[in-house]
Amino acid sequence: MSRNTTQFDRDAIATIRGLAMDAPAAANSGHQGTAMALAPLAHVLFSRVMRYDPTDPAWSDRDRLILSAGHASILLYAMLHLTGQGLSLDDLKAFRQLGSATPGHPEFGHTIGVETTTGPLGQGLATAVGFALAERSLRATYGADLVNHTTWVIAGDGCLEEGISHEAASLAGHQKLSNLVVIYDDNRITIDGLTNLANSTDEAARFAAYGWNVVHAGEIGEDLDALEDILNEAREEAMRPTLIVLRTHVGFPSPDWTDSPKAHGLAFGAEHIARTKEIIGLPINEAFTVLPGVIDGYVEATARGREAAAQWQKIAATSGVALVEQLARPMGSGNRVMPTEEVGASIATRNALKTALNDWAAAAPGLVAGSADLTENTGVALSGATALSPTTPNGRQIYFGIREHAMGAVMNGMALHGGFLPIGGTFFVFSDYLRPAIRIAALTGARVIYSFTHDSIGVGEDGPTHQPIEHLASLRAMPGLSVIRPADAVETAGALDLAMNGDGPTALCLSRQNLPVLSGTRADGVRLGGYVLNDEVASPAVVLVGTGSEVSLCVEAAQHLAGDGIAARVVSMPDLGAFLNKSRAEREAVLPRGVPVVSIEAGATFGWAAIADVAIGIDRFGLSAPAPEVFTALGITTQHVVATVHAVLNERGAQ
Ligand SMILES: Cc1ncc(C[n+]2csc(CCOP(=O)(O)OP(=O)(O)O)c2C)c(N)n1
Ligand SMILES: [Mg+2]
Repeated sequence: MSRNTTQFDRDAIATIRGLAMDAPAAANSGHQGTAMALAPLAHVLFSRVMRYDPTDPAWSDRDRLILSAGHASILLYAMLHLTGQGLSLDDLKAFRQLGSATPGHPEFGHTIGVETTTGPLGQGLATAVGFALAERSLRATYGADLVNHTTWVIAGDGCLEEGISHEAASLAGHQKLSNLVVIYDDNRITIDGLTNLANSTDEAARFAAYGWNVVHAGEIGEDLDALEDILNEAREEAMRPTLIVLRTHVGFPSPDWTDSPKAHGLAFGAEHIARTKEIIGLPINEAFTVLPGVIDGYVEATARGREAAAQWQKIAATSGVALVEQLARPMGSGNRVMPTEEVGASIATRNALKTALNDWAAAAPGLVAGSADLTENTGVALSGATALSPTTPNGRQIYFGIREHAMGAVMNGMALHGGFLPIGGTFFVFSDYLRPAIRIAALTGARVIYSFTHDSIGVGEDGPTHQPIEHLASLRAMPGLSVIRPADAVETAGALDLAMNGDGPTALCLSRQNLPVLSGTRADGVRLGGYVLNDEVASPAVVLVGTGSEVSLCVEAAQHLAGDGIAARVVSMPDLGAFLNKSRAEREAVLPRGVPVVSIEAGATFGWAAIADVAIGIDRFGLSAPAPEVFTALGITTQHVVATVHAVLNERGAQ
């Protein structure tokens, strides 16, 4: 090893390697190979390079470490234990067990010290771009005395093979994110075998082409001083994000499986572990050994970080009040006055969003808005906002380029970093392009807002490729995501209000086409999930339920039906998921027991059986034609609602 390696260094690395084998062995599942190989890197990061205070893991100016190779979670857990950040040895012994603090992959909000949920390869790397954008923005606003930290990422072959790495790294290069350092664990192994089975990309050249500072570290995985130097140099880079290509050997120093794909996740047997521990210098008949002096060594090694945090607290107490407030409440604390729109006015809900968003912007310092090249189309243009760029790092308008997936992950990173509430827009049909990032938002509870516009066949001429069908149903099926489809401008303002104050991600599904402002809609109705628009109709014979653009069809249908002597209640259901979570009594106050329910939504009917006797919808792909013709051809019309009600009531009467 290197010139400055101490007994503490050697013992710490041996300890990490032992834990990396023992925890998966105890769980009979897990991934030791990469954790073992990267033990020296993790040790150098946590003892020599990263700025953090183990006694205050939530310190806002800490360096962030994102283990994008989430399968190597035991590496992070071992470090959190050894540095005294909340995980006990018993927690490590309960690796991957029910209710433990050490789940299979790192979970944000579950384990202290885990900055974001990782495991779906590539997400961590892309999320880290959001962390770095957040840091740089806050630094520009509040100064380097208060904000000055680095985002470190450990990424493997899988993270780089994933397509999202292209979008995210390309964006990071364009943004010249010099506060971002990715360590690429170049072990040339994935699960199926050597990477050359499926990949011959020159990754270094790829990142250089994005404008990154690419450092060929070579075979320094065991050389602590060299690692320290290269990491510190990367931190000092002022112009570009850095990719450190670190050649490592999965499973090192196993005598049997070093450099073998088997080391990735196949359990080492007891004898294999014993042979490896002998090489490492750990007692062979003992599991979960923490060598003497290791914990104390980290206490000593982190004195610098504790001091920096104490210093920071002093500065923050005097000049950091606004920063602390923004970190705590990025959406501000002002009470917004809900706009009153005139009934009958004709406003696309995407435009209503823009109005509401701009009403919010002044009071919400952390609100940032962006889009994947559809800024005006999706209502996310903040008036007067500067574009976020290397020269205006705290601009509030983010041009993501046509990179929906990176947009989703970057939004997560900005929210999870703290201080920001991002809203990002694209056409609803392309929500599929960022769905894996939406799922991370839902898993982590990141407060982000999606403006998904052009939310139906109302897109018209662009045709089936651009007309969402199954998207509402499929997003509603995702736990932890609010899916809101407001009926008009009034509900849109209420939906944004709810999303800004919510405790997780919200998808706003908004119309391209103008919609009438309806009588009876309420901004505060959105939080109810569904509510009655025409309370004056007593003892209804039927309830018509609509969402978004179809609520106005229900209103019209009710008027027709009144002419036929049929009393119809109209319910707007902007958030079906929220409605289904209400108590039975609350639901029955809206949908009286025994009264037939006809629902209508310009999308798949999947899911509506929960409340509707008959669900009118579209269980096929759309059509390319002017929107009114498409609505007619696919039966999303007032007449269809009226005819359906007659059929339902006739059937009931005939029974
Ligand atoms: C999006 C995604 N696809 C597939 C997997 C399953 N998976 C977990 S680890 C892995 C191989 C990763 O290879 P690499 O990143 O090189 O990690 P190493 O084996 O070197 O630790 C795969 C395919 C996953 N976690 N995420
Ligand atoms: Mg690999």
